[in-house]
Amino acid sequence: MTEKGALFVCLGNICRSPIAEACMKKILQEKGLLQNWNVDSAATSGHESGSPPDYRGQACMKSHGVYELVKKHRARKITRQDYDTFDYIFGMDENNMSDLKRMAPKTGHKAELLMLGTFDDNKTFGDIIEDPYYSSNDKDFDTVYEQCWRSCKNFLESRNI
Ligand code: WE7
Repeated sequence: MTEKGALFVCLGNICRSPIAEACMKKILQEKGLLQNWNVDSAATSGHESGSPPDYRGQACMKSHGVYELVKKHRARKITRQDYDTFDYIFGMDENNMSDLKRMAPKTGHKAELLMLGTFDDNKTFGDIIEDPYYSSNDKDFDTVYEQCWRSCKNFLESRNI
């Protein structure tokens, strides 16, 4: 039985949000709770719809042993329905959050809109999970991974899950 749903959102759904989805799935799997959860990711833009995760993100996730959990994922744009399907919708930066608020159904919705990095207890990189798309440093994908991992762990703890 699906009890809870979490949707991770970034601009294109190819760099940051698939990594966040993979982290959340792995953490829930380790807790024996994955079967109770609907975890997915989506974009605020349709520009990358149908694309697999960025190859640098794929390499990062493989190195952390979590790629299997999102290997079938293809980028998709968030829908109005997502706002009532999911309990939590997480954006990565301020642009995502303002897009998510602007695109939300005006009649109200079930999902809480949260910025993922606000749950990170390591503030080296602040609350923003920065877009690594134009980065020339592959370490930036590892930074995204570490931010997502800590944030998902701490989010679940903060909700006593
Ligand atoms: C990105 C991106 C990311 C930027 N993933 N793209 Cl060229 C373009 C135009 C509209 C939407 C998308 Cl998704 C894309 C491709 C995919 N993470 N980040 N573009 C980006 C970063 C900084 C300034 C401007 C852009 C478009």
